[in-house]
Amino acid sequence: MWPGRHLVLALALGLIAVPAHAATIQIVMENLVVAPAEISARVGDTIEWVNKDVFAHTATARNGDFDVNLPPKKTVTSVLNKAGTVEYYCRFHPNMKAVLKIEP
Ligand SMILES: [Cu+2]
Repeated sequence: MWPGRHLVLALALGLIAVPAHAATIQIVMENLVVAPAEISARVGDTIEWVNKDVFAHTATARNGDFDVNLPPKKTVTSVLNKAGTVEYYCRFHPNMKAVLKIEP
């Protein structure tokens, strides 16, 4: 029997686990503002942190779950690995703050 057939059948029946919910979510920092200020995501999703400013920012979780450094005019990606409602801010500009709701 043609071995590939089993794979096709298994895929068709949904027997092979594909991370169906994994998504890429973009969060933009521009003119000292984080947008969107609040967004929902899931564990396993990738956050694409886009810094459009000419100076560095950070995305620093108040609970210590993540601390992402964003050089000027750069995009950095990170994968969410823990659920929770996380408030985060920029260490250099503490008025820059937002909330990330991470569902399991
Ligand atoms: Cu900043």
